[in-house]
Amino acid sequence: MMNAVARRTRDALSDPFHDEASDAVHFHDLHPARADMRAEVLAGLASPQKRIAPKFFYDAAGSRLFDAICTLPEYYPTRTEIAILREFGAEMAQRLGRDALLVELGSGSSLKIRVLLEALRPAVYMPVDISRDHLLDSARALASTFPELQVHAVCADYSVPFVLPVELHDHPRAAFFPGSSVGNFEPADAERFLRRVGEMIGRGGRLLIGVDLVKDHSVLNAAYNDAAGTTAAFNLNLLQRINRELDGNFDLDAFRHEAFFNDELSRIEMHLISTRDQQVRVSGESFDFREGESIHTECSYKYRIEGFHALARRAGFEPEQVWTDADELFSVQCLVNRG
Ligand code: AVJ
Repeated sequence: MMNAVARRTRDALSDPFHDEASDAVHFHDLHPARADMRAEVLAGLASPQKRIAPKFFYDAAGSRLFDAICTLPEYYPTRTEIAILREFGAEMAQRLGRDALLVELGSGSSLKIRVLLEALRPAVYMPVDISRDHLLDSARALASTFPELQVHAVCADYSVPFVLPVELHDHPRAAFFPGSSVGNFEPADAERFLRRVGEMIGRGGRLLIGVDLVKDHSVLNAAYNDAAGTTAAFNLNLLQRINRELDGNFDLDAFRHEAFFNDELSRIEMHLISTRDQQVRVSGESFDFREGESIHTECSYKYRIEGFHALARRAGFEPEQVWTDADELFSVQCLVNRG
């Protein structure tokens, strides 16, 4: 029997929406339905430790706020990773090889791939992102700077299994997963996810992945508690999105942003803390909050290089090369799928 993912994939294949604004952009919508978001959010709010998955941050406003986070003075990951890509892009391209079908998971504004494109020269660039309009705008912008490049944009939730909508068997495959978004997964889920990426790129396929590193706690804490309050706005936007899309009545003034490094679990945790006892309604269901009770909205795991290598090996990959900045704040790693 064909599952929902396969069915959506087949539809996208037979009827890919050809982008009128740009000849070079093909758009494949495997769209994560609103019903899925409702069910997930309601289940998360009903659990003893209330939780909402970080993928729901990225509506249009959330994607814009995330781009703003990336330029904050305290948020070192983006500029550090871009500096690493600039410095070592030629070596990375040599590892990945030319004429690949290059899949980027969580492509956002597609800014990082721009640094690599000249050296990488993929045959096809396939950005995958959950934020549909943001994905389309970014894909069009990229296609207009690189008119030779074939772009197949895929709107999908990469945290659940999906099938690439175009096969393109004659190209070697590679994957790009920057930003340390792998840190959003629990380590066991990261392992399962990497295994799926391995299946997607095949035996011998290479994955170029950004991995944030354990460091001084004050640096970590500052990166998620910026002085301008942008991370707080990003976190709180989740409640506004639920109000709008899931008929919620969260009072945004009655929750505050909290983020801290949990040393024992080696992760940043982000929470939204209720500032009073209150009841909130979402999609016709009620949820009680005590003063100080939290909704856990994100984990951002920080790794040591050896620890991440062990995880990659458990997922069937062999680490080939690691590039870091001089201060070892961040790493970009090339992994090959042993299949
Ligand atoms: C997109 C998951 C890499 O964990 O640092 C930034 C998201 N959250 N500030 C991260 C985020 C708060 C970011 N990732």
